[in-house]
Amino acid sequence: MRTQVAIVGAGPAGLLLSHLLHLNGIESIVLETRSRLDIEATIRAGVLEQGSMDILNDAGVGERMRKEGALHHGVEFAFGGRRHRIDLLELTGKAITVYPQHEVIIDLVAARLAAGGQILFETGEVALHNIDAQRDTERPAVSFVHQGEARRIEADFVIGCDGFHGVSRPAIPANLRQDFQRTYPFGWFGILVESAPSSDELIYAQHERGFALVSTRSPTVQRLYFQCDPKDHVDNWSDDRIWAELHARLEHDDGWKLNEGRIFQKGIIGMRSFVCAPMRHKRLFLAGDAAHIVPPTGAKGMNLAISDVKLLSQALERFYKQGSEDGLERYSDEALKRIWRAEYFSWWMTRMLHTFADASPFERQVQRAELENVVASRAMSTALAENYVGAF
Ligand code: RFL
Ligand code: PHB
Repeated sequence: MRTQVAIVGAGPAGLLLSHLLHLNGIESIVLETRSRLDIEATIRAGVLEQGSMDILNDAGVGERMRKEGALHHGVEFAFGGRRHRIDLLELTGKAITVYPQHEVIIDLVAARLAAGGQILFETGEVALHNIDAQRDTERPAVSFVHQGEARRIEADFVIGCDGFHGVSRPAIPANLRQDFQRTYPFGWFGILVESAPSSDELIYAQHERGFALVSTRSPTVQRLYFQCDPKDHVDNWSDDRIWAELHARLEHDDGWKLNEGRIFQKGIIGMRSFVCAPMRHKRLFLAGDAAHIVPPTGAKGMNLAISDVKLLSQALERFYKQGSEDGLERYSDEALKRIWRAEYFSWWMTRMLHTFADASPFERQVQRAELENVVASRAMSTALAENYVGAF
């Protein structure tokens, strides 16, 4: 098989890139190890920045998001027995939309297939070849097994959108890339609940028992998280124990109550910060989680995946329309500027909101003072709001 751009991975990065390229008359094939059913049902992110919404709208895949997504003009921080609202719209002129990642995936798959796009699901043994091929002599290629048959795609470029555990990043020789990383000594226990929303806006809660987050998925399904031991197991957490923990961390004496409901999904996620630089090796480019990971506290992961592929699609468009490699040369440096700011913000939110078991009493007081500062100072609230909505 032959195509212009071979894309490994059908997450938000791979699918959106394929669609943006298609809109510019550039051909691509997407390979995905999982089934369509599986990628369309995996629960992950929920928050889209205004800029991500604009990109999805401009790409013609925003119709359901505009109808079903929930626009949030503010966000709340709870600590010390009180809740404080940060007015995102007033401080930045922008807002966020809560629209689940798997719905974005459903919209993108539908758009690709309606336009005749090729997504090969359930591919196995995916391997990259000739990514350092000289132009005009050899072509990069991806080999894989699909429906029991060994196949190979030759392309001008290979784009690794295969997430943190994919095969693309390791294809860059270790001596030519630098991995920056930090793991955190806690994870998030996430649940999906059948109930009405407890709050009109997201609540990020700092509590001595640990962080908790109230988010939403729809008027009838809510998404809640609480800080836990990353090595803990969901079986250790009965529904009663989960509710007791969430009530303890989220409720104060101001009368606000967390709605309970049937818990129909439980999971524990680890937390890490990670950046691979550069995000390119010859004719292989990385985008999204394949190149970087943020802890979910800043709600940035899916947004970074979207901004990476927007930049990369523009660079590829310049290459195919004007024969210029300038955009491709600059891709990694340009993407990394935004990525490092999001890494900083996600690390900062994580540090400010979680309970660190080894923190000294002094460090705990300073952590609380930082939160007090953020909600009391318009300048600090604005800095947080700008980062949260992605206003840069
Ligand atoms: P993905 O979504 O991981 O997609 C990669 C795809 O590649 C496939 N794959 C392969 N395909 C072919 N060959 C191989 N060898 C392959 N290896 C892997 C995989 O099956 C998969 O389908 O990466 P992408 O596209 O870069 O998208 C990144 C986002 O998924 C991720 O950053 C976000 O989900 C992070 N995140 C959040 N981001 C936000 O912007 N806002 C949020 O509110 C938010 N909340 C979250 C999150 C992530 C979470 N988890 C579970 C880690 C909340 C959670 C709980
Ligand atoms: C979510 O709804 O899954 C979500 C929201 C905000 C975050 C992380 C996850 O910071």
